[in-house]
Amino acid sequence: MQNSPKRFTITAALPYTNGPVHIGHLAGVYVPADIYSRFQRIQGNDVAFVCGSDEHGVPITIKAKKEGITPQQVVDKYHAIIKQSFQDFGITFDNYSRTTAKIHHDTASEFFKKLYEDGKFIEQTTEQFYDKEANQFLADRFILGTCPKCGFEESYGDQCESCGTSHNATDLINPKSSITGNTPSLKETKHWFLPLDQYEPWLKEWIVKGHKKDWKANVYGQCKSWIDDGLRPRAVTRDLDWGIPVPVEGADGKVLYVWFDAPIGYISATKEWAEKEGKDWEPYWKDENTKLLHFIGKDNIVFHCIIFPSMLKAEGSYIVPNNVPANEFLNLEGNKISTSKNWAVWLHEYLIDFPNQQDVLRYTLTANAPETKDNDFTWSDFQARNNNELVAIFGNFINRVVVLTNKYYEGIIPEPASLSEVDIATLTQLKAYPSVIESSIERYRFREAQAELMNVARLGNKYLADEEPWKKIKMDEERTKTIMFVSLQIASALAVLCEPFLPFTSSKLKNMLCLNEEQNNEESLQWKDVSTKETLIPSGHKIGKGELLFSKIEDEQVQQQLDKLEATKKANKVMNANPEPKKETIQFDDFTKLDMRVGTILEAEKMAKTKKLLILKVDTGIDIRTIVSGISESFSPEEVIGKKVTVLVNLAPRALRGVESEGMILMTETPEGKLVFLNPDEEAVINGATIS
Ligand code: B3M
Ligand code: ZN
Repeated sequence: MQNSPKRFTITAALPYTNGPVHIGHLAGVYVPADIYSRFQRIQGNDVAFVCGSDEHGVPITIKAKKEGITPQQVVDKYHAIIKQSFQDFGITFDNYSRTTAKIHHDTASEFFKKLYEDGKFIEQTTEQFYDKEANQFLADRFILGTCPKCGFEESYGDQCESCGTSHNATDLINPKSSITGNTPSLKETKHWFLPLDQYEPWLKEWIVKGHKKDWKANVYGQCKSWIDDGLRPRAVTRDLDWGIPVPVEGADGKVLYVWFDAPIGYISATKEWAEKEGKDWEPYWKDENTKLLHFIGKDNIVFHCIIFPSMLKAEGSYIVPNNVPANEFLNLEGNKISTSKNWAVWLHEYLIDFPNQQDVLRYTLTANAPETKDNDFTWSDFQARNNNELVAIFGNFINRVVVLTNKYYEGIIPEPASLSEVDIATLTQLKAYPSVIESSIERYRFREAQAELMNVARLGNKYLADEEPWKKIKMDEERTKTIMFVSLQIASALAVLCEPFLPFTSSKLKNMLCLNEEQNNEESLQWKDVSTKETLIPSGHKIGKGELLFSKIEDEQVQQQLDKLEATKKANKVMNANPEPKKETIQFDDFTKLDMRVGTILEAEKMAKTKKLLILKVDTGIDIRTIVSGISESFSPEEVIGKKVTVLVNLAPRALRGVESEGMILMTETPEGKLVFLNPDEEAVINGATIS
């Protein structure tokens, strides 16, 4: 039973406005957040579900450079596409804002100033990477290098996409400018740092010792490991020309770090909404009784569980999240979804290719949601879920009930005779579902919740199949009336219970059954009625004509989508096949500095806890040495033992995860990204032979 309404502030990660939204975003963040928000509203709770476009940060600048337009043009273009497609897809944000909005600039600036004035920052001049050729500092995605934690070679300056670690750019091994490819130099610059180390005891208390064991295992585990590793001060400002100017004296040319301003975007979006609604925004962010929830993808965990809460704590008047239900990633047809490689199903394109079929995608993404591990979206699974589940189970049940009611009784719900044991058992089972589904939703288990919803449709189908009203109508009219009456109760329950998951279907079905308030002047059916009311749809009530809830997805439609992906694959191959532009000319003396020798790999083993690294023992003819090489995704250790290779032997040694690597093995790669050794194809060449 409903107690007094609870207040919820529900946030969904602000999408970067450097591209449209794809199914990975939907499955990871927006569909679960929408299910949860709809569910809480249905319960009569007070919900502020907010989101908006994340329009600052380096990804936007990079996209603008690539397209030869301004960052503002980039964000205007994608903000419009994203906002529209969310709306058409039925994501019920109470407000979808954007971080270039004035209200956000003001809110973020004030937030920074408050922390600044309260002495919460460390002001420090440090050396940061600088690209002399591009004449700019290299923040975040402007710099690429090897992750000090996992060895991934294309980690960004602020975060490694492979292991999720967030670090300072200067921690990267072998840093390179992503603008020119040059090795950057270091240049002094002043920045403001949030001393996360000072929040460590509080974070430990709150997350580790606190009650956060009810957070998802992946979220709790990541947080604990960061806290255990020890936290360090993090710069919250950047030398960039796109972003919110740092609102203090002496900060010309500096902007707020995008991960400082973006989460404040949740607050600005709430303010903007409250203003429009004539409400007070503060209880949504400052009242201890408000449940603050952040729906995000796993790569955003550190920012939402460690950094943003520390910011809120530093400010002093805010609440911190009650839960951060982060999902893992969704792959597409076996490959990682990638905006830059165009390997995705884009929401705005789906809405065109599958008009009025929003619920099919919502259903598939939830049925296959990456809640506890990465999952794969395939078009054949999409088709099967639609045809075998939505059409064959849900749609089929409703269709039979509505068609038979119209055929036998001209759409008027019949009076039941006395209920049989089966009828009573069926109706009793039905009453149990709201709390079963509710309990799964409250634990953020949306796949499980949706599976239970489908069990309601299965219950209906089984009941009809066992009771066979189409046969009984000929011999027992009274019994048939009862069967149809019971079936209609199940159909009505489905209309209510499916709303958080399949909102378009729910409204179609309610319409068909004439369950809307304006259709019958009765208070519309509520979620809790399913377990408490004896009758959900009364005898004498007239329903509308039958209409198909779902339609079959044909093989050709699936093939079209697969062809689209195949074309993307081909286009990517050709793009990658383009040779990289020639590097700067060097002198012969520069070349002779490189000491390259023929060597043989004697031993090889995988480096523990890394994906890419092999530890090799190589006979260089001069010595036998250890080289750590990032080739593990292309070769097993066994495959490389005995291989003759080319080794750069005078490269300064460096430590990779504690193992000193002395030199480098020369490699090239195929367009598909498989690595290939550069080896002499003459048996007679011996180890130590120089290459010149
Ligand atoms: N824009 C990152 C992302 O899309 C980011 C989320 C911000 S939430 C405050 O992965
Ligand atoms: Zn890493």
